[in-house]
Amino acid sequence: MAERDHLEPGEQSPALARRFDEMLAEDDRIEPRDWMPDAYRATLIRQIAQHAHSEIIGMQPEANWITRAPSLRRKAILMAKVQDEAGHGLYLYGAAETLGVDRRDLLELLNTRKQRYSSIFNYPTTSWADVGAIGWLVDGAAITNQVPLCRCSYGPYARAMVRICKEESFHQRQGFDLLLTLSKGTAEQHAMAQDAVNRWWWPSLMMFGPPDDQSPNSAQSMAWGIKRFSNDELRQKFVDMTVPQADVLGLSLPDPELTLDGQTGHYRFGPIDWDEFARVLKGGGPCNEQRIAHRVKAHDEGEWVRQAAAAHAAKHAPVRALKPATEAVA
Ligand code: BYC
Repeated sequence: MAERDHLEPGEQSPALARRFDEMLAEDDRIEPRDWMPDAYRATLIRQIAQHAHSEIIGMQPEANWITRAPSLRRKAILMAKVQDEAGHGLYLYGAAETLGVDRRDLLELLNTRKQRYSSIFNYPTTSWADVGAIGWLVDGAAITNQVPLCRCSYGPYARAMVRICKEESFHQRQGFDLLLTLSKGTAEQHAMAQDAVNRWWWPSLMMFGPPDDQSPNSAQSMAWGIKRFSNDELRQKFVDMTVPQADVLGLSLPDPELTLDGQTGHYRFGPIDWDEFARVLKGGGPCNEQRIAHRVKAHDEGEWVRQAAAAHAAKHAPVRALKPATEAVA
């Protein structure tokens, strides 16, 4: 009997499992129609959902400054950036849905704190310079982590990341430009930029996740080609890229142990406070409560929009189905 090209959930087929392994070995992309192990699917859902949640929660700290941007130009840039983050969330929830989950369920898991979002968004934005520090450091860390995800083994996630990374690199440059302007401005502006960098540096290093020897998911995710580099490798890449940029900005990084190791060509840096990271992940960061409360409120207040969109779709679905193909194309 010919082998089926799909299996019921939980069903195993040695031939399909072999084909999956071959596709990974050949660096082919796994697509939604392909058989995949349940654990691979579950890992992708966890990571893509956490990533999508980070994008939409990440809108909050920066949106806090839209009404107080110092010029029309800066306001327009910031509004566009925050809207980009919403778009990233949409691409990523869409990618997660190709794995058989519903975005309504994922949002419910976020709103009830059963799924995570990035630790970085639990810190407050207390000055305008924080918008620059987020762009330069947080988006810089995000790009370092996300460019390799463009080569992730799961096709829909990899393709979503290509566009996201292009937009993130624009975000990083606007953050750098904002900080450069402040750094070269008045003494007060320079001090504001330095203060923001001092507060965002260490949390940015934590974004890459726990050290490799305490990262339960890394080994398997790397074997599956979901992650292409380990947490520590990417963290090091980010530090090496960022230190020279700080010099150009005329700002210092808050780590007295930061030194270039002449032998390896990498910057050595001081110890990261992993207790703080664990505290933030458990809900004890400065803004965890505020972020989720705001998200739940926005979700509840958006109920009428979801209902209206569903009613509109239901009203027009049969009409669309009846239209001739030529008209649909035109
Ligand atoms: N925050 O075994 P590990 C953005 C969790 S959005 C919270 O190393 P993994 C932006 C991890 O989930 C940036 N949790 O895990 C948006 C795991 O949890 P479980 C978001 C973290 O998955 C708006 C546990 O700790 N980027 O840039 O192999 C405006 C053990 O860790 C964090 C992404 O999501 C953290 N920082 O590696 C501006 C990128 N780190 O097992 C900017 C995609 C770890 O208890 N994600 N955990 O559920 C990834 O690349 C990987 O998931 C990670 C973690 C490197 C983050």
